[in-house]
Amino acid sequence: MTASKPRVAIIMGSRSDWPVMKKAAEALDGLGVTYEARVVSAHRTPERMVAFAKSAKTEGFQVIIAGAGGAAHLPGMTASLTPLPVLGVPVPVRDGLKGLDSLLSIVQMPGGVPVGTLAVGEAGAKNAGLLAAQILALSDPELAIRVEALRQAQTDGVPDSVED
Ligand code: RP5
Repeated sequence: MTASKPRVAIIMGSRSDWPVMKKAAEALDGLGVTYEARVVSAHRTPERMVAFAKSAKTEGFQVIIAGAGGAAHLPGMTASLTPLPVLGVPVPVRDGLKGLDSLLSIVQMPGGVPVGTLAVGEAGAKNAGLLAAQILALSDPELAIRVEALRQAQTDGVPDSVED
C-alpha cells in the first residue's frame, strides 16, 4: 500500500494471486500512482466483494484492477456493482486450465457490463497497472508526462541490432 490516498484498487480472489498481481502494483509504483491491494473473493467472501464494490467510488478509488483465476467471477461481479472502470486480469491457476479458464471467465461479459480484460498472467497484470495509469493521466497532466516518459524510455531501450 502507498502512503497517500489510493486512487487504484487492486483486488484479487486469493493471496495466491499476489505473485502475479504484484506486477500491477509495481507498474503503478513506477509511475507514482497510489493504490491499495486487497483480497476480495467472489466465492469465498461474497459479502466482502459486494461491500467493496458498492463503496469503492465513495472511498475515492478511480479505477479497479481485479485479478482472479479459474472460475474467475470477481472482475465481472465487481463491475456489475460499480460505475468505476474495472480492468480484469486472468490469473493462471496451477491446477486449473493454465489461465484459459480465467481468461474466458473474465472476457465473456454480457453487453452492458464491461470489463477491460488484459492478457493472462504477469504481462496482463503489468498492463493493467499501466492502463490504469493511462486512464488517470487523462485528467492528470503530471502523470501524463510520466506515462509518456516511460513509454519513450521503453522505446529507447530496444536495440536495433541482434548483437552487443
Ligand atoms: C480464485 O481461485 C483465486 O483468484 C485464485 O486464482 C484461485 C485459487 O485460489 P486458492 O485456492 O489458491 O486460494 O478464486
